[in-house]
Amino acid sequence: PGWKPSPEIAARWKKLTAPKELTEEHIQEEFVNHATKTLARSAFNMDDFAAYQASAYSVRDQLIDQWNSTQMYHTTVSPKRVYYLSLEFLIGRSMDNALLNLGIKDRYANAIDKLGFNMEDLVEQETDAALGNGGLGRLAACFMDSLATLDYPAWGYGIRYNYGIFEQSIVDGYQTEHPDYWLTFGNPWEIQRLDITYPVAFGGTVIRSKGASGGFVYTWEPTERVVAVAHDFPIPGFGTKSTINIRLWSSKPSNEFDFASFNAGEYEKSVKEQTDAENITSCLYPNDNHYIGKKLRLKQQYFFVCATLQDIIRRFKKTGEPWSEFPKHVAIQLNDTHPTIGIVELQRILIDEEGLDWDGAWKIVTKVYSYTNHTVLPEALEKWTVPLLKELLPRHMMIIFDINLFFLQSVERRYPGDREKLRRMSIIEEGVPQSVRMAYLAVVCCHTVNGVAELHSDLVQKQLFSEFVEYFGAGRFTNVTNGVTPRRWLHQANPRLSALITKTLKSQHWLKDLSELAKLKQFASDPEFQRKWMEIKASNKKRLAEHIAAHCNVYVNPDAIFDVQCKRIHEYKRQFMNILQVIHRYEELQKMTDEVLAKQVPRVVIFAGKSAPGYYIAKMVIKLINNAANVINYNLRTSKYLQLVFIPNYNVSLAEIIIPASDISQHISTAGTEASGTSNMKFVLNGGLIVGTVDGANIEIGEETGPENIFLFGVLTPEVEDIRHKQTYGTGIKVDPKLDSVVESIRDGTYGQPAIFEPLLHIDTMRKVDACFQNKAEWAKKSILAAASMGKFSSDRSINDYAKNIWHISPLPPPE
Ligand code: Z57
Repeated sequence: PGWKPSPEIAARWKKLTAPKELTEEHIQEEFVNHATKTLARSAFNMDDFAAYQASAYSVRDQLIDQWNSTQMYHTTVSPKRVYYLSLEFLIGRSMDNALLNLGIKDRYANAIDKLGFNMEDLVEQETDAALGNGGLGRLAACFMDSLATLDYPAWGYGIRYNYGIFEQSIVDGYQTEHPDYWLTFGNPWEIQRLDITYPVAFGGTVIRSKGASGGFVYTWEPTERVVAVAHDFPIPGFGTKSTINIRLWSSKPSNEFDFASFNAGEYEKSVKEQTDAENITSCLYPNDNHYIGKKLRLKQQYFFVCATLQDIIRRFKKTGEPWSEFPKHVAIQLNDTHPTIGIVELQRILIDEEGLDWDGAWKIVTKVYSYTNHTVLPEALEKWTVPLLKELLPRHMMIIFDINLFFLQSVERRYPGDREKLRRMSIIEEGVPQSVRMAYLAVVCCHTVNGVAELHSDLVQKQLFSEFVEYFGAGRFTNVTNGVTPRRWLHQANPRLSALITKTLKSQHWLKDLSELAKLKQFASDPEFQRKWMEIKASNKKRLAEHIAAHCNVYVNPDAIFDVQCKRIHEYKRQFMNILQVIHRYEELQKMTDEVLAKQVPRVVIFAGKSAPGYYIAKMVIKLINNAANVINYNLRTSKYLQLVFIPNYNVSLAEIIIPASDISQHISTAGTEASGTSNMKFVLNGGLIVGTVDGANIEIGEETGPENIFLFGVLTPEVEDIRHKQTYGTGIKVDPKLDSVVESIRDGTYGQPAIFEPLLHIDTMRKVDACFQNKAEWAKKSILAAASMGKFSSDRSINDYAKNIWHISPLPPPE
C-alpha cells in the first residue's frame, strides 16, 4: 500500500461512499447513467438487451458496495475463513438473484417500468454463467449462496473458463454441440482485477543440493511460465449485508518468457507460447461423472490451485502470525479430487519456499484440508499417470512418492508383512505406466472426508475406502447430505409459490430457515389452500408449455401429468429405462378401444439433458427419445393421452422453468450409483412428487415426506452387485404373454427382487401415479405435505454442518 489517506480525506471518502437511499429516482439516474456512459447509448438507441446491461451495471454497483464493506470488515477481524476450491461453479443468471437477495427487486422493477422497460423481460436477456457440468457445479453455487446468507467468512476459488458447458441443439434428433462463448458482450457480474496476478509454472527439472543446515534443498526449474489474473464474482447473501466472493482465475502469458523467444527472433514460438498460456482457461471439460486423463485438464487443476494458494498465503501473511497458526485461519474444502494437487502444492511451498521441515509442513497441511467425495463410480475416479505428472510437475511427483512412502511405512508397521495390503492401499497404482490414485492421496492427507448423502457416505466408508477407515479410524469419515438454496430454487424460480408461502406463514423468515415450511402441513387438507397451491402449479405448467411450443414445436396438454426427467444423460441415471417405459405405454394405448382410451390419464413426458460429446451410448439415447417423440406426438388418436418431448439445452435458467412445472420427476438411478442427486430436492420443494429408486438423497427425502408422499420402487443397494453378476452370466429374458403369471410372480417378489426386472416395477409405479393423480384433493395434499417436509434439504443446513463439524468456523455478520 503506497498511499494512506489523512484523517480528513478518510472522512471525506467515507461521506462520498456512504450508500445513497435507493429511491426510484436514484435507480433511474443510475440506469440512465450506465446506459449513456458505460454503454454509450441514448434514449433513441436502446433495446431490451441494452436495458438489461444498464440495469445489471447499476445492480453491480450495489453489490460492490456491500462486497467492499464485507471484505474490509473481514480483513480487520481476520477470522478463520473457509476456501471452497472447485473446478466448477454452475451459477446461471445473476441479475434476478441479486435483486431478490438484496431485497430491491420491486423498487427496481417499478423504476425501470417508468422508463419503459419490463424487468421480467430484461432478466431473460442474461446469458447463463454455465461454468459447470451438472450437480457438482450447481452444488458449489448453492453453497456460495448459503455461505453468504449465513454470514460465513468464505471464498470460492475456481477457473474463469472463456467457454462454459457447450450449448446443445437437436438436429434430426441428434445432439449437436455449439461453443458457449458467454463473454461476447462483456460480463457485468465480474470485477476484473488486473492488479491481482500470480505466476504459475510447469515442467522442467528439479535440482537437489545440500542446504545450509546439512539437509537437501530442492530447486524446481520449470520450463513454462504463465500468469493467473483474478476475476471476482460478488455473491450477495439473502437478507444480510454479507457479500462474499468467488475468485476465478484466467490465464495469460507471462511477459518475461515470451520476450525471451521474441528477442531471439523466434517469433512463431513466442506466439505459440502466448496462445498455449491463454488456452489453459479456455474451456470447461464437458464430462460429468467420467474421468478423462488429458494433460490440459491437469494443467487447469494445478494452475488454479497454485494461484489460489498464493492468494490464501498472501492474506494469511498480513496477520504477521507464524506458520503454526495457519490452520487457525484457513480451512480448505476440496470439491471432489479435482483440486487435490493443491495438497501437494502447499507441502511444496512450506518446504521449498518457506523452509519448514517435512514434519512441520505435514502437520500444517493435514490440519487445513478436507475432501468431499461425489461418486463411487470407478470410471469417475481420477488417476493421473506418473509420467504425465512428472513431466508437468516434477517436484510434486517427488513429494507424492514421499507421502506414499511414509504412509506405506506406517501401514507396514501396523500390518507387518502384508504386501497385498500395501499394494491395495498404495497411493501409487502399479502398472505400465504407474498412476496416482488421487482419491487415496486426498484420504491420506485430509483431516476429514465426506460423502454427500447417508447411503453414499456409507458406500464411501464400506466399499471405496474401507481399508482406510480401518487404518485411520471412522472419525476421519463423515456425511454431509447435500442441499439446495431455497432462494434461487423457490423464491426466484417460483415467485408465486414463494409469495403464497410467505402470506400463509405471515413472514419471509422461512427463506432463512427452511424448516419453517413444516408449518404449512396444517393447511395440507384445506381446500382453499389446495386450490391456490394447484393453481400456481397450473400456471407454471402453462409457462413451460409455452416454452415447449416455442422450442420443440409441440403443443402439450397442460392438464396432463407433467412427468419430467431432466439431468445429464448417463447410463447409470437410466433414461433408457424411462424411454422403454414410455414406449410400452404408447403400445398399450394402441391396443385400447376408444372407450378404454377415454379413461386414460393424460401424460406429457419431458426429457432434457446434455450428453458428453464423446459419450456414444448417451447420444443414442437422445436420438431414441427424439425418434419416439416423432412417432408418439403424431399419432392423432393417442396424442391426447401421451406426448413426449426432449427440450434442448438443459441449463440452470431452463431448470428454473421446468422444475416448478412438474407433477412428477424421475430419479431412477441404479441403487448405489447416484451419490445424492440435488434436483430431486428442488422438484419436491416446488410441489412435485418423486418417482425414484432407493438411492442417494431419495432415501432421505422419503424419510422426511413419509412413504405415502413419494413413489419409491426397486431393489436396495446390497442386492445390486449380486444382480450384476447374474445379468452378466444369465441369458436374456423374453416376455411372452404365456408367461404373464410368471412375470406377475416375479413382480410380487416371490423370487426375490432382482434389478433386471426393475423396468416392470417402474411400469407398475407409473400406473400407481395415474391412479393417484385422478384424486385431485389427495394429490394436492401429497404435493403440499411433501414440499412442507423439505426443511432438511436447504443448503443452509448443509453449510452449517460443514462449518460446525469440518471447518470449525463461525458466522461473522457485518456490523450495521
Ligand atoms: C457430478 O456432477 C457429480 C459427481 C461427480 O463425481 C462428478 Br465428476 C460430477 C454429482 C453426483 O453425480 C450427484 O449425485 C451429486 O448430487 C452431485 O455431484 C453433488 O454432490
